[in-house]
Amino acid sequence: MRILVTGGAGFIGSNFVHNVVRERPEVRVTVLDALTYAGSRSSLSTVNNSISFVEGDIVDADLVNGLVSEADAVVHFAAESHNDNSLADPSPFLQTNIIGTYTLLQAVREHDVRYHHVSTDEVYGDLALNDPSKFTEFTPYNPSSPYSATKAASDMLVRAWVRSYGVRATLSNCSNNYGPYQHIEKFIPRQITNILTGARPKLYGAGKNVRDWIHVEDHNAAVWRILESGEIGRTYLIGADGELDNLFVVRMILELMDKDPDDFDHVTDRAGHDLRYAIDSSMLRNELGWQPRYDDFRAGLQATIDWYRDNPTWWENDKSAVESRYQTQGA
Ligand code: NAD
Ligand code: TDX
Repeated sequence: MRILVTGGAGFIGSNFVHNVVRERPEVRVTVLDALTYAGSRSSLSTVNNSISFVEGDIVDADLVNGLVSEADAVVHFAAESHNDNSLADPSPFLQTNIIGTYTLLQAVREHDVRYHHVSTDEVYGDLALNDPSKFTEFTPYNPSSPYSATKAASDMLVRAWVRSYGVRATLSNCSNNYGPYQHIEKFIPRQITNILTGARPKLYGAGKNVRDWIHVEDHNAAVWRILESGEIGRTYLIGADGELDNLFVVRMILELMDKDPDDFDHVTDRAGHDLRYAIDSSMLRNELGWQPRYDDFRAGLQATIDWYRDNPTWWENDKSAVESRYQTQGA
Protein backbone atom coordinates (compact mmCIF):
# COMPACT_ATOMS: atom_id res chain seq x y z
CA MET A 1 0.00 0.00 0.00
CA ARG A 2 1.24 3.50 -0.89
CA ILE A 3 -0.05 6.42 1.18
CA LEU A 4 0.34 10.13 0.65
CA VAL A 5 0.42 11.99 3.97
CA THR A 6 -0.13 15.74 3.66
CA GLY A 7 1.22 17.84 6.53
CA GLY A 8 3.47 14.99 7.63
CA ALA A 9 6.10 17.41 8.97
CA GLY A 10 3.61 18.93 11.43
CA PHE A 11 2.61 17.79 14.90
CA ILE A 12 -0.01 15.10 14.32
CA GLY A 13 1.20 14.17 10.82
CA SER A 14 4.78 13.49 11.94
CA ASN A 15 3.58 11.32 14.82
CA PHE A 16 1.37 9.47 12.31
CA VAL A 17 4.33 8.87 9.99
CA HIS A 18 6.51 7.62 12.88
CA ASN A 19 3.76 5.21 13.83
CA VAL A 20 3.21 3.86 10.30
CA VAL A 21 6.95 3.35 9.75
CA ARG A 22 7.26 1.55 13.10
CA GLU A 23 4.10 -0.58 12.96
CA ARG A 24 3.48 -1.11 9.23
CA PRO A 25 6.74 -1.59 7.36
CA GLU A 26 4.84 -2.86 4.29
CA VAL A 27 3.30 0.61 3.74
CA ARG A 28 5.17 3.05 1.48
CA VAL A 29 4.86 6.60 2.81
CA THR A 30 5.21 9.83 0.83
CA VAL A 31 4.94 13.07 2.79
CA LEU A 32 3.82 16.27 1.07
CA ASP A 33 4.46 19.31 3.24
CA ALA A 34 5.08 22.99 2.47
CA LEU A 35 7.30 23.38 5.56
CA THR A 36 5.51 26.47 6.79
CA TYR A 37 6.57 27.90 10.17
CA ALA A 38 4.65 24.92 11.69
CA GLY A 39 6.41 22.15 9.75
CA SER A 40 9.91 20.87 10.35
CA ARG A 41 12.10 18.32 8.59
CA SER A 42 13.63 17.55 11.97
CA SER A 43 10.28 16.09 13.10
CA LEU A 44 10.92 13.32 10.55
CA SER A 45 14.68 12.91 11.03
CA THR A 46 14.38 9.46 12.65
CA VAL A 47 12.37 8.08 9.70
CA ASN A 48 14.12 9.91 6.85
CA ASN A 49 15.44 6.72 5.27
CA SER A 50 12.06 4.99 5.34
CA ILE A 51 9.89 7.61 3.59
CA SER A 52 9.83 9.91 0.56
CA PHE A 53 9.57 13.60 1.35
CA VAL A 54 8.23 16.19 -1.09
CA GLU A 55 8.38 19.85 -0.14
CA GLY A 56 5.40 21.52 -1.77
CA ASP A 57 2.03 23.19 -1.39
CA ILE A 58 -1.30 21.33 -1.41
CA VAL A 59 -2.69 24.23 -3.43
CA ASP A 60 -0.33 23.30 -6.32
CA ALA A 61 -2.73 21.26 -8.51
CA ASP A 62 -0.09 19.81 -10.86
CA LEU A 63 2.12 18.64 -8.01
CA VAL A 64 -0.84 17.23 -6.07
CA ASN A 65 -2.25 15.49 -9.13
CA GLY A 66 1.03 13.73 -9.84
CA LEU A 67 1.51 12.56 -6.26
CA VAL A 68 -2.10 11.42 -5.85
CA SER A 69 -1.90 9.42 -9.09
CA GLU A 70 0.87 7.32 -7.49
CA ALA A 71 -0.97 6.67 -4.19
CA ASP A 72 -3.54 4.14 -3.00
CA ALA A 73 -4.73 6.45 -0.23
CA VAL A 74 -4.35 10.03 0.95
CA VAL A 75 -4.41 11.01 4.62
CA HIS A 76 -4.89 14.77 4.76
CA PHE A 77 -3.41 16.46 7.85
CA ALA A 78 -1.99 19.63 6.23
CA ALA A 79 -3.63 22.79 7.52
CA GLU A 80 -3.12 26.16 9.05
CA SER A 81 -4.02 25.02 12.56
CA HIS A 82 -3.75 27.82 15.12
CA ASN A 83 -6.82 29.82 16.17
CA ASP A 84 -4.83 32.85 17.37
CA ASN A 85 -3.05 33.13 14.02
CA SER A 86 -6.37 32.90 12.19
CA LEU A 87 -7.67 35.87 14.19
CA ALA A 88 -4.61 37.93 13.26
CA ASP A 89 -4.59 36.96 9.54
CA PRO A 90 -7.25 34.61 8.12
CA SER A 91 -5.91 34.62 4.56
CA PRO A 92 -3.55 31.59 4.65
CA PHE A 93 -6.32 29.63 6.39
CA LEU A 94 -8.66 30.13 3.45
CA GLN A 95 -5.94 29.16 1.00
CA THR A 96 -4.61 26.05 2.68
CA ASN A 97 -7.67 24.73 4.48
CA ILE A 98 -10.27 25.39 1.79
CA ILE A 99 -8.47 25.67 -1.56
CA GLY A 100 -5.90 23.05 -0.51
CA THR A 101 -8.64 20.56 0.39
CA TYR A 102 -10.46 21.33 -2.86
CA THR A 103 -7.25 20.66 -4.80
CA LEU A 104 -6.79 17.29 -3.10
CA LEU A 105 -10.44 16.34 -3.65
CA GLN A 106 -10.21 17.04 -7.37
CA ALA A 107 -7.11 14.84 -7.59
CA VAL A 108 -8.55 11.89 -5.62
CA ARG A 109 -11.70 12.20 -7.69
CA GLU A 110 -9.75 12.04 -10.94
CA HIS A 111 -7.64 9.05 -9.88
CA ASP A 112 -10.27 7.30 -7.70
CA VAL A 113 -7.98 7.26 -4.68
CA ARG A 114 -9.21 6.58 -1.11
CA TYR A 115 -9.13 9.77 0.98
CA HIS A 116 -9.24 10.39 4.72
CA HIS A 117 -9.91 13.94 5.91
CA VAL A 118 -8.53 14.94 9.32
CA SER A 119 -10.67 17.59 10.99
CA THR A 120 -11.47 19.09 14.35
CA ASP A 121 -14.27 19.20 16.93
CA GLU A 122 -14.15 23.00 16.64
CA VAL A 123 -16.45 22.81 13.60
CA TYR A 124 -19.30 22.28 16.09
CA GLY A 125 -18.65 25.54 17.94
CA ASP A 126 -18.68 25.32 21.72
CA LEU A 127 -20.78 24.03 24.61
CA ALA A 128 -21.73 25.92 27.77
CA LEU A 129 -19.59 25.10 30.80
CA ASN A 130 -22.60 23.76 32.69
CA ASP A 131 -24.10 21.83 29.75
CA PRO A 132 -23.85 18.06 30.33
CA SER A 133 -24.10 17.25 26.60
CA LYS A 134 -21.24 16.41 24.23
CA PHE A 135 -20.69 16.77 20.48
CA THR A 136 -21.91 13.84 18.39
CA GLU A 137 -21.76 13.10 14.65
CA PHE A 138 -25.20 14.78 14.42
CA THR A 139 -24.38 18.08 16.14
CA PRO A 140 -24.98 20.99 13.71
CA TYR A 141 -21.90 22.84 12.48
CA ASN A 142 -21.44 26.23 14.18
CA PRO A 143 -17.77 27.29 13.94
CA SER A 144 -16.55 30.34 15.89
CA SER A 145 -13.10 31.35 14.63
CA PRO A 146 -11.72 31.89 11.13
CA TYR A 147 -9.71 28.67 11.64
CA SER A 148 -12.71 26.55 12.57
CA ALA A 149 -14.84 28.15 9.84
CA THR A 150 -12.28 27.10 7.21
CA LYS A 151 -12.11 23.58 8.65
CA ALA A 152 -15.92 23.41 8.56
CA ALA A 153 -15.86 24.57 4.94
CA SER A 154 -13.33 21.88 4.05
CA ASP A 155 -15.46 19.18 5.72
CA MET A 156 -18.46 20.32 3.68
CA LEU A 157 -16.44 20.08 0.47
CA VAL A 158 -15.51 16.48 1.34
CA ARG A 159 -19.14 15.54 1.99
CA ALA A 160 -20.20 17.15 -1.31
CA TRP A 161 -17.47 15.33 -3.26
CA VAL A 162 -18.63 12.01 -1.76
CA ARG A 163 -22.24 12.59 -2.67
CA SER A 164 -21.81 14.32 -6.03
CA TYR A 165 -18.79 12.48 -7.44
CA GLY A 166 -18.64 9.24 -5.46
CA VAL A 167 -15.26 10.07 -3.96
CA ARG A 168 -14.24 7.33 -1.48
CA ALA A 169 -13.72 9.56 1.55
CA THR A 170 -14.09 9.35 5.32
CA LEU A 171 -13.84 12.20 7.83
CA SER A 172 -12.78 12.41 11.46
CA ASN A 173 -13.24 15.27 13.91
CA CYS A 174 -10.95 15.03 16.90
CA SER A 175 -10.55 16.99 20.12
CA ASN A 176 -7.36 18.72 21.40
CA ASN A 177 -4.20 16.63 20.97
CA TYR A 178 -1.10 16.67 23.13
CA GLY A 179 2.24 14.88 22.87
CA PRO A 180 5.71 15.32 21.33
CA TYR A 181 6.46 17.49 18.26
CA GLN A 182 3.61 19.97 18.92
CA HIS A 183 4.48 23.51 17.88
CA ILE A 184 5.30 25.73 20.87
CA GLU A 185 2.63 28.29 19.93
CA LYS A 186 0.03 25.81 21.25
CA PHE A 187 -1.16 25.85 24.88
CA ILE A 188 0.64 22.92 26.51
CA PRO A 189 4.06 23.22 24.81
CA ARG A 190 3.98 27.02 25.21
CA GLN A 191 3.66 26.68 28.97
CA ILE A 192 6.28 23.91 29.24
CA THR A 193 8.82 25.89 27.19
CA ASN A 194 8.00 29.08 29.10
CA ILE A 195 8.99 27.34 32.32
CA LEU A 196 12.08 25.79 30.69
CA THR A 197 13.20 29.28 29.57
CA GLY A 198 12.51 30.93 32.94
CA ALA A 199 9.24 32.64 31.91
CA ARG A 200 5.83 32.27 33.55
CA PRO A 201 2.95 30.33 31.93
CA LYS A 202 0.26 32.50 30.32
CA LEU A 203 -3.39 31.70 30.91
CA TYR A 204 -6.06 33.33 28.74
CA GLY A 205 -8.73 35.01 30.87
CA ALA A 206 -9.80 33.14 33.99
CA GLY A 207 -8.76 29.75 32.57
CA LYS A 208 -12.22 28.22 32.94
CA ASN A 209 -12.40 27.13 29.27
CA VAL A 210 -12.52 23.35 28.91
CA ARG A 211 -10.66 21.27 26.33
CA ASP A 212 -11.12 17.50 25.82
CA TRP A 213 -7.51 16.25 25.73
CA ILE A 214 -6.40 13.18 23.79
CA HIS A 215 -2.90 11.82 23.29
CA VAL A 216 -1.74 12.18 19.68
CA GLU A 217 -1.02 8.42 19.47
CA ASP A 218 -4.64 7.64 20.30
CA HIS A 219 -5.84 10.09 17.63
CA ASN A 220 -3.58 8.52 15.03
CA ALA A 221 -4.59 4.97 15.93
CA ALA A 222 -8.19 6.02 15.33
CA VAL A 223 -7.30 7.62 11.98
CA TRP A 224 -5.68 4.38 10.85
CA ARG A 225 -8.68 2.33 12.02
CA ILE A 226 -11.04 4.59 10.04
CA LEU A 227 -8.80 4.46 6.96
CA GLU A 228 -8.88 0.65 7.10
CA SER A 229 -12.44 -0.05 8.24
CA GLY A 230 -14.46 3.18 8.14
CA GLU A 231 -17.61 3.39 6.04
CA ILE A 232 -17.26 5.63 2.98
CA GLY A 233 -18.99 9.00 3.41
CA ARG A 234 -19.07 8.74 7.20
CA THR A 235 -17.83 11.12 9.85
CA TYR A 236 -16.31 9.70 13.05
CA LEU A 237 -15.75 11.70 16.23
CA ILE A 238 -12.48 10.96 18.04
CA GLY A 239 -12.15 11.74 21.74
CA ALA A 240 -10.86 10.14 24.91
CA ASP A 241 -13.09 11.65 27.65
CA GLY A 242 -10.29 14.00 28.68
CA GLU A 243 -12.19 17.16 29.68
CA LEU A 244 -10.11 19.54 31.81
CA ASP A 245 -10.13 23.29 32.27
CA ASN A 246 -7.06 25.31 31.30
CA LEU A 247 -6.41 26.46 34.85
CA PHE A 248 -6.19 22.84 36.01
CA VAL A 249 -3.76 21.99 33.18
CA VAL A 250 -1.48 24.99 33.86
CA ARG A 251 -1.32 24.12 37.53
CA MET A 252 -0.54 20.48 36.74
CA ILE A 253 2.31 21.50 34.40
CA LEU A 254 3.77 23.77 37.09
CA GLU A 255 3.50 21.07 39.72
CA LEU A 256 5.08 18.39 37.47
CA MET A 257 7.95 20.81 36.79
CA ASP A 258 8.50 21.42 40.54
CA LYS A 259 7.16 24.99 40.48
CA ASP A 260 4.61 26.76 42.64
CA PRO A 261 1.21 25.95 41.02
CA ASP A 262 0.21 29.64 41.31
CA ASP A 263 3.29 30.87 39.45
CA PHE A 264 1.50 31.89 36.20
CA ASP A 265 0.07 35.09 34.63
CA HIS A 266 -3.48 35.78 33.50
CA VAL A 267 -3.26 37.47 30.07
CA THR A 268 -5.73 38.97 27.57
CA ASP A 269 -8.40 36.46 26.60
CA ARG A 270 -8.72 35.20 23.00
CA ALA A 271 -11.44 36.98 20.99
CA GLY A 272 -14.50 34.74 20.66
CA HIS A 273 -12.82 32.11 22.86
CA ASP A 274 -14.76 28.81 22.68
CA LEU A 275 -15.88 27.82 26.17
CA ARG A 276 -15.95 24.07 26.13
CA TYR A 277 -15.38 21.14 23.76
CA ALA A 278 -16.51 17.61 24.63
CA ILE A 279 -16.65 14.59 22.35
CA ASP A 280 -18.95 11.58 22.43
CA SER A 281 -16.87 8.98 20.58
CA SER A 282 -19.16 6.02 21.25
CA MET A 283 -19.86 5.47 17.54
CA LEU A 284 -16.16 5.01 16.77
CA ARG A 285 -15.70 2.76 19.82
CA ASN A 286 -18.80 0.62 19.18
CA GLU A 287 -18.59 0.31 15.41
CA LEU A 288 -14.84 0.18 14.79
CA GLY A 289 -13.66 -1.16 18.15
CA TRP A 290 -11.23 1.71 18.82
CA GLN A 291 -10.24 2.46 22.42
CA PRO A 292 -7.83 5.13 23.70
CA ARG A 293 -4.74 3.62 25.31
CA TYR A 294 -3.33 6.75 26.97
CA ASP A 295 -5.88 7.03 29.77
CA ASP A 296 -3.55 8.64 32.35
CA PHE A 297 -3.33 12.35 31.44
CA ARG A 298 -0.86 13.11 34.23
CA ALA A 299 1.56 10.43 32.98
CA GLY A 300 1.13 11.55 29.35
CA LEU A 301 1.77 15.17 30.35
CA GLN A 302 4.89 14.20 32.31
CA ALA A 303 6.22 12.31 29.26
CA THR A 304 5.47 15.35 27.09
CA ILE A 305 7.30 17.66 29.52
CA ASP A 306 10.27 15.25 29.46
CA TRP A 307 10.27 15.27 25.66
CA TYR A 308 10.51 19.10 25.47
CA ARG A 309 13.19 19.10 28.17
CA ASP A 310 15.18 16.43 26.29
CA ASN A 311 14.81 18.02 22.83
CA PRO A 312 15.60 21.74 23.20
CA THR A 313 17.14 21.96 19.72
CA TRP A 314 13.77 21.02 18.23
CA TRP A 315 12.06 24.18 19.64
CA GLU A 316 14.45 26.75 21.11
CA ASN A 317 15.16 28.60 17.84
CA ASP A 318 11.43 29.40 17.49
CA LYS A 319 10.81 30.51 21.04
CA SER A 320 11.59 34.23 20.92
CA ALA A 321 9.66 34.78 17.66
CA VAL A 322 6.60 32.96 19.04
CA GLU A 323 6.65 34.95 22.26
CA SER A 324 7.14 38.31 20.57
CA ARG A 325 4.14 37.55 18.34
CA TYR A 326 2.09 36.82 21.47
CA GLN A 327 3.38 39.99 23.13
CA THR A 328 1.99 42.15 20.33
CA GLN A 329 -1.41 40.48 20.97
CA GLY A 330 -1.15 41.14 24.73
CA ALA A 331 -1.06 37.40 25.32
P1 NAD B 1 0.43 21.67 12.55
O1 NAD B 1 0.21 23.12 12.37
O2 NAD B 1 1.34 21.20 13.62
O3 NAD B 1 0.96 21.02 11.19
C1 NAD B 1 0.44 21.40 9.93
C2 NAD B 1 1.41 20.92 8.85
O4 NAD B 1 0.83 21.24 7.58
C3 NAD B 1 2.79 21.59 8.91
O5 NAD B 1 3.81 20.63 8.74
C4 NAD B 1 2.76 22.58 7.74
O6 NAD B 1 4.05 22.81 7.19
C5 NAD B 1 1.85 21.85 6.77
N1 NAD B 1 1.18 22.79 5.82
C6 NAD B 1 0.55 23.94 6.14
N2 NAD B 1 0.10 24.53 5.01
C7 NAD B 1 0.43 23.71 3.97
C8 NAD B 1 0.21 23.75 2.57
N3 NAD B 1 -0.44 24.78 1.99
N4 NAD B 1 0.69 22.73 1.82
C9 NAD B 1 1.34 21.69 2.40
N5 NAD B 1 1.59 21.60 3.71
C10 NAD B 1 1.13 22.59 4.49
O7 NAD B 1 -1.03 21.03 12.72
P2 NAD B 1 -1.50 19.76 13.58
O8 NAD B 1 -1.81 20.21 14.95
O9 NAD B 1 -0.56 18.64 13.35
O10 NAD B 1 -2.90 19.46 12.88
C11 NAD B 1 -2.97 18.53 11.79
C12 NAD B 1 -4.41 18.40 11.36
O11 NAD B 1 -5.20 17.92 12.44
C13 NAD B 1 -5.05 19.71 10.92
O12 NAD B 1 -5.89 19.45 9.83
C14 NAD B 1 -5.87 20.15 12.12
O13 NAD B 1 -6.97 20.92 11.73
C15 NAD B 1 -6.29 18.80 12.67
N6 NAD B 1 -6.58 18.74 14.11
C16 NAD B 1 -5.65 19.18 15.01
C17 NAD B 1 -5.90 19.05 16.37
C18 NAD B 1 -4.90 19.48 17.42
O14 NAD B 1 -5.20 19.43 18.61
N7 NAD B 1 -3.69 19.89 17.04
C19 NAD B 1 -7.11 18.50 16.80
C20 NAD B 1 -8.04 18.07 15.84
C21 NAD B 1 -7.74 18.18 14.50
O1 TDX C 1 -0.91 30.65 25.90
C1 TDX C 1 -2.05 30.16 25.85
N1 TDX C 1 -2.86 30.26 26.95
C2 TDX C 1 -4.11 29.75 27.00
O2 TDX C 1 -4.80 29.86 28.02
C3 TDX C 1 -2.57 29.47 24.69
C4 TDX C 1 -1.71 29.36 23.44
C5 TDX C 1 -3.82 28.94 24.74
N2 TDX C 1 -4.60 29.08 25.85
C6 TDX C 1 -5.93 28.44 25.89
C7 TDX C 1 -6.82 28.64 24.70
C8 TDX C 1 -7.61 27.35 24.64
O3 TDX C 1 -8.72 27.43 25.53
O4 TDX C 1 -5.67 27.02 25.94
C9 TDX C 1 -6.65 26.31 25.19
C10 TDX C 1 -5.95 25.50 24.10
O5 TDX C 1 -5.42 26.44 23.17
P1 TDX C 1 -4.70 25.97 21.80
O6 TDX C 1 -3.56 25.08 22.14
O7 TDX C 1 -4.43 27.19 21.01
O8 TDX C 1 -5.80 25.02 21.15
P2 TDX C 1 -7.31 25.28 20.64
O9 TDX C 1 -7.55 26.70 20.29
O10 TDX C 1 -8.23 24.63 21.63
O11 TDX C 1 -7.28 24.43 19.26
C11 TDX C 1 -6.59 23.16 19.22
O12 TDX C 1 -7.50 22.09 19.25
C12 TDX C 1 -8.32 21.93 18.12
C13 TDX C 1 -5.72 23.06 17.97
O13 TDX C 1 -4.80 24.13 17.94
C14 TDX C 1 -6.56 23.02 16.73
O14 TDX C 1 -5.75 22.82 15.59
C15 TDX C 1 -7.54 21.89 16.84
O15 TDX C 1 -8.41 21.91 15.75
